[in-house]
Amino acid sequence: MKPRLARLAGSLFAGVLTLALSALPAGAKSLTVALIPGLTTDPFYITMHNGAEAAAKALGVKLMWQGAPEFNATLQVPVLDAVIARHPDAILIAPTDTTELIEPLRKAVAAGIPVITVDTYIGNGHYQTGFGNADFPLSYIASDNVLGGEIAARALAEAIGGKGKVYVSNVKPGISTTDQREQGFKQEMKAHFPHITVLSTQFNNDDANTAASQLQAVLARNPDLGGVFGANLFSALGAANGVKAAGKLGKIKVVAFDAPPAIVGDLKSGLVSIAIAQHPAEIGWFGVAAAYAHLTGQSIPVRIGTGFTVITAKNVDDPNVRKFIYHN
Ligand code: T6T
Repeated sequence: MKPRLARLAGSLFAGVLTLALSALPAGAKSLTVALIPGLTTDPFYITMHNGAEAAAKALGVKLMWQGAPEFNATLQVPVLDAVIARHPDAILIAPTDTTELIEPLRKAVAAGIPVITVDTYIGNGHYQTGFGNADFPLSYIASDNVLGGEIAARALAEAIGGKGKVYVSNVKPGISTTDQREQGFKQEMKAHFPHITVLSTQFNNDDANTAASQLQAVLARNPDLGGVFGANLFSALGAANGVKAAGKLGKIKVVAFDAPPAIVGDLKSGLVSIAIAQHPAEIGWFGVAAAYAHLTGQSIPVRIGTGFTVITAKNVDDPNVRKFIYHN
């Protein structure tokens, strides 16, 4: 092609490209969505990130992933501030505390950045109601954690034959998810299992080693301890390790919330009776899809509920079940 002709073809092409781009809906122009997890190294959030990436790729959205190394509001707030300063088009966040993240998140909205919470919520989790001080997020995408606690109670009751002593190994009060799991667990026990005593909850601050030593301390005070409900990944892994270290494998039953890869061996050895897997990839996928829908002019549901897969030694090798084991 002669140089002039080539230049003409080039500018024609550029013109066509500009026309094509301006014909696309506003949302198709490189939107950036930030995802702030509870902490970056937890397989639950790593799996959520993978789901979010898949949706971002499908929709042509840029995904920003920034989080703290621990599940802790004091560490999460500066991460949130840094993300707000970069001004993404929307923020997806798993707030690490129901109250401490309210004002920091209000700053995002004041900066014109819509907020959707994933996994956990702020306030009472009822958004867009027109009342309360924390109804401003657009949507809450998560498991039904009260139901998850009820499932755990039924499974643990069955594992210990409907009678005996159990306790909940939990993170710390003020986290919507784990508070609700404990609530569901206790209400189900109270309603249906009168011969089961639920001892005081042990809070481990999301540290598996603490959960393991607490198991041994509870056992020392209650030699007839029958079971434990680990209300999240680190609580469950820690409690199971405590049972193993105490030489009580199969004697003290463990019901685990969450399903990291290590749970497979624990289910097979009988250390863990059941694992209640959440669907974090789904939470991430729908989080990005909801943000995209909102940013391109669609309305979105105020609540998107994702499900559970109950995993046991019997079904863990079924590929349709195995796919819900989290990623490292
Ligand atoms: O159980 C999940 C999550 O749902 C919870 O909010 C915090 O703990 C986990 O990330 C598991 O470690």
